[in-house]
Amino acid sequence: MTFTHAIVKKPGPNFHQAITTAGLGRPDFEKALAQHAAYCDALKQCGLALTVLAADPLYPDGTFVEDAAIVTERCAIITNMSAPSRRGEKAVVAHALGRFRPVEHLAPPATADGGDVMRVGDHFFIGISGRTDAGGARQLSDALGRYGYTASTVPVADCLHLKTGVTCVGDNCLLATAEFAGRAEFADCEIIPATPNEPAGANCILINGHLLIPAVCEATRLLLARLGQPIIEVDISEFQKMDGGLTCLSLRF
Ligand code: CIR
Repeated sequence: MTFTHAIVKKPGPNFHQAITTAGLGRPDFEKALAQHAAYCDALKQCGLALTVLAADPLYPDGTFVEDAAIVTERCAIITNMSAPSRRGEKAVVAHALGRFRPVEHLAPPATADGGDVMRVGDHFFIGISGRTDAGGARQLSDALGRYGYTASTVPVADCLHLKTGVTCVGDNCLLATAEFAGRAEFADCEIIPATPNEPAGANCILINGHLLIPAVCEATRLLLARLGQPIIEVDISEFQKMDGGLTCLSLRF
C-alpha cells in the first residue's frame, strides 16, 4: 500500500520522564530533537507529507505517537493505552486524524497500544501484551472488521509490544526475533529471522518501497539488503533509552 502522510510529535524537554525499562541512561534532549528531525527527514524522503504535533510537557511519552491509534485507508481507531500516564495523549492525535479519516474509539476499560498492531496486507495481527488486553484486541478486531479488514491475535511475552519483535519488511514478509520466528500465527508469512545480537533491529518500517532501519544494526542491514529495497538508517539511540523504536515515532497512512 502507498502511504502519503505521517503524523509525528516532537519530544519535549521532560522526555527523560517517559516510561522506560531499558536501563540505557537518561536521554540527551538536544540529541533527541536532532534525531527526531532526521527521522522526519527520512519519512519525507519516502514521499510522506508530515503533520508535526507540538511537544506537550503533560505527556513525556507523547512522541511515541504510534501507540495512540491504528490508521488504515478507511478509518482511524483511537486506542486506550494501559499506561495511566499515557491515556491523555490520544486527544490531540484524534483531532489530527479527524482531518483525514473517520475516527473510531476504543471503549475503556479495555486497553490497546498501536505498537501491538502489525498490518500484513489487509490482515492485522494484534499482540496480546502487557499493554494490550483481550478486550482491547476484540474491540480493535471488531472495528477493523466493520471496515473490511481481518484480524487475529498473537501472544507477546518477551517484549513491550508485538512490533518490538516482529515487523513487516516486504509483501507478506516478516523480520522476526526468536520469540516470533517459529510461531504458528505467522505460518502463512515468509519469515526472515532477525539477527540475535541486534534485537533492536527487528523494529523496521517499510514505507513506499523504502526500508527504514535503526542505525548501528550492521548485521540487520546486510540481512535486509537482499530484499533489494533502498535502506535508510536512522539513529534513534535517545528514543531507545525510553523503550522506543522506529515504528512508534510516527503514524503512517
Ligand atoms: C512506553 O513505555 O509506553 C514508551 N516509553 C515506549 C513506547 C514505545 N512504543 C512502541 O514501541 N510502539
